Amino acid sequence: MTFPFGRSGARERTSGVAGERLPPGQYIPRGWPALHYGPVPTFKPDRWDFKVLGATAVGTERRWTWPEIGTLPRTEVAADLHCVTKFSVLDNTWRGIATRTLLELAPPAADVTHVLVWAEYGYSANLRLEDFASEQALFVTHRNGEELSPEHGFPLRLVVPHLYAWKGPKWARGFEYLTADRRGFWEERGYHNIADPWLEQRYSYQEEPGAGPDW
Ligand SMILES: Nc1nc2c(c(=O)[nH]1)N[C@H]1C(S)=C(S)[C@@H](COP(=O)(O)O)O[C@H]1N2
Ligand SMILES: [Mo]
Repeated sequence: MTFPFGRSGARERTSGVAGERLPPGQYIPRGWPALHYGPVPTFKPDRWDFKVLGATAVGTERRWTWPEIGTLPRTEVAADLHCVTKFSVLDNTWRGIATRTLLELAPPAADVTHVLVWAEYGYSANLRLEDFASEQALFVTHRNGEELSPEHGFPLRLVVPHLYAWKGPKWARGFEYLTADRRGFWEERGYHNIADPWLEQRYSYQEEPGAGPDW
């Protein structure tokens, strides 16, 4: 069986079977599993906001209300989703706000190297600035034309297709510019600081020296 290749992210494939489309160790489940730590938060639009914190270029935080977020331009990206527990959901059309749009609207200071993305209940994930700024990275509102369900991250979840999916917080509430790397929720709990699925960067014990901050 062949698949339409070339839309799967950083590494394009020109031919082959599902096995070549999938990063090592991954399988295709039925449907779209929902996986997260803790409860699904209730969206309260009048209290919800999205903030850019930390080392912004102007030195102050930037905040959007839900109606204000609604005015930002939308982007679509076709990409796969790879979970470190080994399922991969292929051929998603994600729609949302490009991280690049937010980087332009609230730029980082010159010495920013990493971004810590924050979500409800204190969940977080750290990314190198260049990974966060990937052209395919979106704060997603819709998948395949449908609004996200609460368990998949409504109203807003980050998707960074070229990294394992824990790097994309569901129920995202903002991000913090860092001038030194700081581990997020799973990165503090033994998962790899970088998380490239094609290199199977699953666990922190695999980290090369310098791939993550000291403990
Ligand atoms: N807020 C939050 N976001 C999260 C998680 C979580 O526990 N909390 N889990 C991550 C993990 S490990 C995966 S695989 C994906 C799963 O997304 P899905 O449930 O939409 O498939 O969400 C990621 N985002
Ligand atoms: Mo995951």
